[in-house]
Amino acid sequence: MKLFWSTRSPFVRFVMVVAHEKAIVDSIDTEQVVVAASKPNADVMAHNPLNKLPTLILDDGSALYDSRVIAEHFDEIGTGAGLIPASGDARRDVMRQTALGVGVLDLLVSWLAEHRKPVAEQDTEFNEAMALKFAAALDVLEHEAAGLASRSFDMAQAAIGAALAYADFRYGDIAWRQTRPALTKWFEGVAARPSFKATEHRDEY
Ligand SMILES: N[C@@H](CCC(=O)N[C@@H](CS)C(=O)NCC(=O)O)C(=O)O
Repeated sequence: MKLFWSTRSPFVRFVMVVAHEKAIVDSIDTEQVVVAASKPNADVMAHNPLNKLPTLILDDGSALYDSRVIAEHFDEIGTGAGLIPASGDARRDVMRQTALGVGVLDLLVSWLAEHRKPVAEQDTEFNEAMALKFAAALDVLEHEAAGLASRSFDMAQAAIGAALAYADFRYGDIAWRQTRPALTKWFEGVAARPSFKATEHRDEY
């Protein structure tokens, strides 16, 4: 398999964490590419009309996207316990929390260009709306941190861990830990896992 990949993409990190957890990293060739919403990459577009990372090319030449679909594929083909419960409330919780983790990533990635502008040039209304949603998501996660900590590692923990790690990578000025001790403690454990250590973000092009 070939994965269009970047050390800067948190969605790539999410699927690579799953690949490490499921012991299939050796069967993935990573190809580093640069993508930007305003600069479509022809190599990526040839396989994914949305121009997004991650995009996975299977051995038969067909493509898989987006990150959740790729992560579920890795979970299916990898070894060890499944990362998504088969049914019932446990499955619903993991699916919703996975959507929350990936949703926080969508929010942080779409906020980045504005957040990086000089303060005087920033759109205050947009900034306040993004900050409000980010804080609300973190508050939900703080409330659910004890539940996360009580479970074996799963798909939701991979996505939420990737989201918090990306917050630290790109939004170091937001002290999200300050009022969220349970989430902080849970994240310390997740960030120390070999799968997270092996996939650290780097500003590498
Ligand atoms: N919903 C997608 C989002 C992926 C995404 O936005 N990736 C960014 C890189 S971090 C990207 O490829 N941006 C290029 C573009 O929007 O054209 C997923 O979960 O995979």
